Amino acid sequence: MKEEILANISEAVIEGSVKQVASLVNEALTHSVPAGRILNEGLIAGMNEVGALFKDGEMFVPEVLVAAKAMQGGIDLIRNLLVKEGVDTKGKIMTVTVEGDLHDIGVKLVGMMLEGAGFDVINIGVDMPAAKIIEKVKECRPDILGMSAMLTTTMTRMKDVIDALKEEGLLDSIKVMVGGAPVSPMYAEKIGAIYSENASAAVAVAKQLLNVA
Ligand code: B12
Repeated sequence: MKEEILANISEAVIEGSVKQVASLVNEALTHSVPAGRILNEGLIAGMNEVGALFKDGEMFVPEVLVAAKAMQGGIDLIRNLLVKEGVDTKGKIMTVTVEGDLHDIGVKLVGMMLEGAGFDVINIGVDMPAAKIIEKVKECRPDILGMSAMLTTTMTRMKDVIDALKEEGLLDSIKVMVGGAPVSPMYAEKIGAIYSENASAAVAVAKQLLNVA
């Protein structure tokens, strides 16, 4: 019975049905399924499948966004219980779009997939100057900083942030991931960051960086 509800939650996430996910999560709670199982065996399992379908080109950005929204609705219903149960997150990731750049669809998609994979994700917004990013890093102490740039003109801001992290002595305690249309693996390497081409690659890279399954 419980397994069936969890499998149905996964299926509803893949289908992107906000209503169905919410009603199934509530059904699971009435059957005393622990929030951690709802998260891992229902919501995250569904989102992992979405990631695989996206990677294989069998699902596209709009469908992934809808699935992520359904998953987030489910997470919202169990968030307090998760905190109470003390379910560990895989790590804290801060995402941001660098100064001068207003594009955030891609970076938010990355954040949703990371959250779906069990990471704690904080997005601090767009058009964010290096000084502000440093301030937020000091405040939230993420394990990974994920920076996005969609313009060739703003891509260079990523280096400014890494230089500032270095200056502040923060670079030893944080990994830096970068992405966005103009960013290349070569550019990432040059500035001392790790590149991911898309959201599913970002999940794999983050897991590798933090050594979690
Ligand atoms: C939507 C869009 C906009 C929207 C943004 C809305 C929003 N809230 O994001 C609006 C209308 C505001 C906009 C404005 C502009 N835009 Co625009 N925009 C686009 C467009 C059409 C789609 C971008 C998008 O969302 N793609 C879908 C997402 C899912 O893909 P993605 O962003 O690439 O993200 C994926 C990966 O790159 C990666 N990724 C992204 N970020 C990160 C971060 C990390 C940490 C990791 C690991 C991975 C990762 O994973 C994501 C998911 O798979 C692109 C064209 C295109 N096809 O890319 C142009 C484009 C990016 N824009 C462009 C331009 C020129 C502009 C403007 C200057 C236009 C103008 N003259 O005003 C302004 C600039 C505004 C500003 N200061 O930022 C150019 C950039 C050219 C360049 N090389 O510099 C593009 C390429 C269009 C073009 N062909 O000319 N834009």
